[in-house]
Amino acid sequence: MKKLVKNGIIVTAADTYEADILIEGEKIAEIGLNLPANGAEVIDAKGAYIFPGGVDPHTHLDMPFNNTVTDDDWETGTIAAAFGGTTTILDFCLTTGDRTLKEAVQRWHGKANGKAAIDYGFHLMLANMDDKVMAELPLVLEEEGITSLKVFMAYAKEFQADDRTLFRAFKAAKEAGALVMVHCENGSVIDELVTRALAGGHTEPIYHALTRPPEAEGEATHRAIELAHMADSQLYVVHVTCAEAVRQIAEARSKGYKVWGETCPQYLVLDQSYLEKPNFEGAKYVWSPPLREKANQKVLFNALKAGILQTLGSDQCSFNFNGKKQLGRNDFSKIPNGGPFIEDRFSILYSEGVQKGNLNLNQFVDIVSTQPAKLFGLFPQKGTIAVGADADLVIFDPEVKRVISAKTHHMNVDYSAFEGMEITGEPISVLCRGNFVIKEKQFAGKPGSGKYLKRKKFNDGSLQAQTTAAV
Ligand code: DUC
Ligand code: ZN
Ligand code: ZN
Repeated sequence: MKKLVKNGIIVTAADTYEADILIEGEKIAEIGLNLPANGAEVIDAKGAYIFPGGVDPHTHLDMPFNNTVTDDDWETGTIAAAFGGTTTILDFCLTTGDRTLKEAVQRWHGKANGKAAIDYGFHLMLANMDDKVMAELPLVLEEEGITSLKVFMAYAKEFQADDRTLFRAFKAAKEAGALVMVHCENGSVIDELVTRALAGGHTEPIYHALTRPPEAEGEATHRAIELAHMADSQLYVVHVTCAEAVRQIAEARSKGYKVWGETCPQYLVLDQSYLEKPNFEGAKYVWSPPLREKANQKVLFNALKAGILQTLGSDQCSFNFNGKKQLGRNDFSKIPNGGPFIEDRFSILYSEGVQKGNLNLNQFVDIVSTQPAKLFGLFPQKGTIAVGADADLVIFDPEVKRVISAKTHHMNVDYSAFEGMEITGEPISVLCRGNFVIKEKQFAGKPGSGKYLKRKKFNDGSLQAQTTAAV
């Protein structure tokens, strides 16, 4: 079956130009001016941009966490992602509680199978790097095509890795051709601050932010950077929120260290004051790292623009306000950490980035699609519009104005972190491997049609390894 996308403006990380796109089966077969239909289904994209499908490098679907489980599973989460212009996600496979890594991966396949409406891969989330894990790791990476690991420096009681564990992860990743993703916050200091706050009778949501200061993120980011460098390895800092961390990444990159960084839409447009909302509503904005003082938003945009940070992940980790967030009604440390962002990641970056003059169109595509595809071994199959690439396309109306609301979103959660926010631009139709997932703003896909992606080993050949810009 052929499809011909006509009259749109193609935007990649490198170019912006008018051309038609011929899709044959799952792939882009031809790009050119005035391509003949020859029986293909014609999709008129007049007035629209054609972007490569978004690649979200950071999601937590159907994940047990903080004594509960996230509310979006692989069906609701991937459908919401597609409505938002994302056609590939990389989700974190929890490995604690399973005897072997292989078992953990199989469990994650079980969650996604038959449900995913877009393509997906896994990162391995590791809490320890004992000899058993070290021995099994290369095999799992090879067999499953999982070429990234995540290690936590936070969550003292559950996941926190000590320096030896981190160093071993960097070494193992280097040998196996994988990228180490690190959640950089000093978990021990945070644990002490939380204990002190609760002992002082401070139980409200705002104390979540006050006990996780930006210095704890800056310090951990610095330590992760130096440990990665000592191991002659590569580091991807997840969810960077503040100047303290950006500064460390900028300095490391200016020295040629192999360090990359991600931020998330919530840190670009929300700030710490949201945690002070009355009637416990502040709990809706509890995730880690926490929201920061507003001045950091500009720092993050500047870092994206300068290439100090390369990607935007959603850190989708949704918990209903009623029933889930309420678990921390009398103790902020019991509020499940996370929020619903998978659907709005793409459009918020377009609206706040391109429309407001913080980024150009090509930078937008680079951040939301191309760089994650390159860093995580999916480029050029994913992350661009090119002959031979998967036909993952977003037909995007760049002018329409709309208001984000839980009333109209597709995530399985009873609130929106961006409720009432006015944005410009919306995906109209979204194709994944040549098939409509969203057609004229309606779901047209099928749960289970998403394909598991075995990824290539980490290769920094196509990545910008160094930036010099100061922040
Ligand atoms: N932070 C969150 O808020 N949720 C999931 C994991 C994380 O690091
Ligand atoms: Zn994290
Ligand atoms: Zn996360």
